[in-house]
Amino acid sequence: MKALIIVDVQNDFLPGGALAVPEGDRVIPVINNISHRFPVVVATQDWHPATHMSFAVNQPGDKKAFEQGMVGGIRQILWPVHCVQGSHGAELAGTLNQEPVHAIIRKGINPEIDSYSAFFDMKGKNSTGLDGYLRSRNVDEIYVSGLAADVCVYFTIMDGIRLGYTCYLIEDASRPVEVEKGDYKKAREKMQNAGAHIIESSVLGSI
Ligand code: VGL
Ligand code: ZN
Repeated sequence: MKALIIVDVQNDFLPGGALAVPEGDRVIPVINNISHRFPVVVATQDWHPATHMSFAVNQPGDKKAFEQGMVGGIRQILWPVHCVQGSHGAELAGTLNQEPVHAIIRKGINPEIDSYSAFFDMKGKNSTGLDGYLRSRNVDEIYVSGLAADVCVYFTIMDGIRLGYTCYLIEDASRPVEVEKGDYKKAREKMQNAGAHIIESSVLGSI
């Protein structure tokens, strides 16, 4: 069974948002064009408390957004405040067609640790429930779309492969944030080397 995963298509990741992904809005018509064809559709939301430690402002010292820092013992990029629970920025994009979306999985709720992947937090310990949801519907192939291609989409695909799913990245339905130039090229190679299939939405046909 095939599932479409729509990763973090939220206002804060669109142009004008708090953590804008260049051309992030371009993924929406592509996703709207394919979502109704999948038997299972799950959307995710980055859903942080205002106290989240991935926000540079919540770090000790004079940390700035896009610098490296420690969150829950893991070195990662620190971010501007984004996707705060209940805020407009955390809402799914208004033009994303939610009719075909069966379930919404929220992640990044624990203030002490980040959760890029739709499956697990950064330590790979706490599950979001997505794996169980997909298994209960006999999903064995996941088609991943959304934002950002080099952050949450990337981590979702790498976990998906580890969990045994056949993974597809729908490249025209995703965009990278590229905090450093070349981040997406590296992420793309790692996904491919791990066994992910990189496709365009035009090859999907009628699923
Ligand atoms: C994301 C940075 C911080 C993403 C989430 O959805 O790719 N990126 N939080
Ligand atoms: Zn986040």
